[in-house]
Amino acid sequence: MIKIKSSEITSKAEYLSRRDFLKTAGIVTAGAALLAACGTDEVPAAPPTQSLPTDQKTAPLSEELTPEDSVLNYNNYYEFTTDKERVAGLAKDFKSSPWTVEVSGLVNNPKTYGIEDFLGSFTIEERIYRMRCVEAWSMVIPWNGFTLASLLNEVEPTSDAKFVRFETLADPDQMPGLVNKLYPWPYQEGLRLDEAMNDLTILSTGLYGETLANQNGAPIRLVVPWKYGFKSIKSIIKIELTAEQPSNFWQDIAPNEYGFYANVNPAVDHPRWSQATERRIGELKRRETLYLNGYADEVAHLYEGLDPNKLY
Ligand SMILES: Nc1nc2c(c(=O)[nH]1)N[C@H]1C(S)=C(S)[C@@H](COP(=O)(O)O)O[C@H]1N2
Ligand SMILES: [Mo]
Repeated sequence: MIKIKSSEITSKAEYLSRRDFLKTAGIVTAGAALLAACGTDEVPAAPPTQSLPTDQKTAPLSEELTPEDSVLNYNNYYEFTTDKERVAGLAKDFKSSPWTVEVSGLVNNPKTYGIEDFLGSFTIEERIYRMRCVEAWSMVIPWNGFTLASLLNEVEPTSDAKFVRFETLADPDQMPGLVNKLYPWPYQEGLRLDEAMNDLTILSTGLYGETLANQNGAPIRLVVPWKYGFKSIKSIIKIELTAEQPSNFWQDIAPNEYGFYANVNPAVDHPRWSQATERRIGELKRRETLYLNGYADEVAHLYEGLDPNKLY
């Protein structure tokens, strides 16, 4: 059982009315898509919820949220299946509790956290971010989570630490996709330490005000909004500080197609398709893809030495 202070608990109904308040106040433009997805008159029974998003630091997007139903039923999670519409069903019985995350490597205070430790120690915020998959579709998702920096500050990376490596659970009894031995399991990802410390980078424990669903990477996943979606690794069991650049799942599979940095970049096409535009789930017209997924003001300074016209 996850222990949450009752003052931090919100029901979905309260969450939605808070959203309505924010909307009237002009803070969030949720629009018709959200209303259609959630129903306006009918208030759903309160599901188990987690900490109230207490704070919203990032600039609100003037873009509609992707309906919750799409966020829950159109997924990439190859440990279950490569079929996006079947992930939710196959992940239904995944056991995401109890769960621990080992934070180790080049740190002064290595620690193995339970999810309840995270919820108790770090401020859960709401962050509404664009998510751009390397396959050229995108969503806008209201995440709940805390900054990776707040965790890293607690474990204290040593001066030798330059990168952060993340690893997903690989349990063949629960994850039918692992039978495909062509893939380099476990799924792993990496960030440079300064990327990991950037305020946009969060560990997410929920979305739409509810505990993260299995198909979205329960109980805890990374969200790095200026990078292609594959960097946002799901169901993390290990976070390790390293001196060397770690490898990552998609770069291991096809280094000519996927880099380590994997920053969203409309100027660099995938060898097999254009990255200039994207299909926003729920919209008819394609959108222009934005450099760094629209987060250049926050993170472009991290890449001054790198050639923006090359895959990296
Ligand atoms: N462990 C793991 N993490 C993963 C993936 C995966 O297959 N396995 N897919 C990635 C890709 S390609 C994308 S686009 C996002 C999708 O997240 P969502 O299903 O929550 O929208 O998760 C990323 N994280
Ligand atoms: Mo993706």
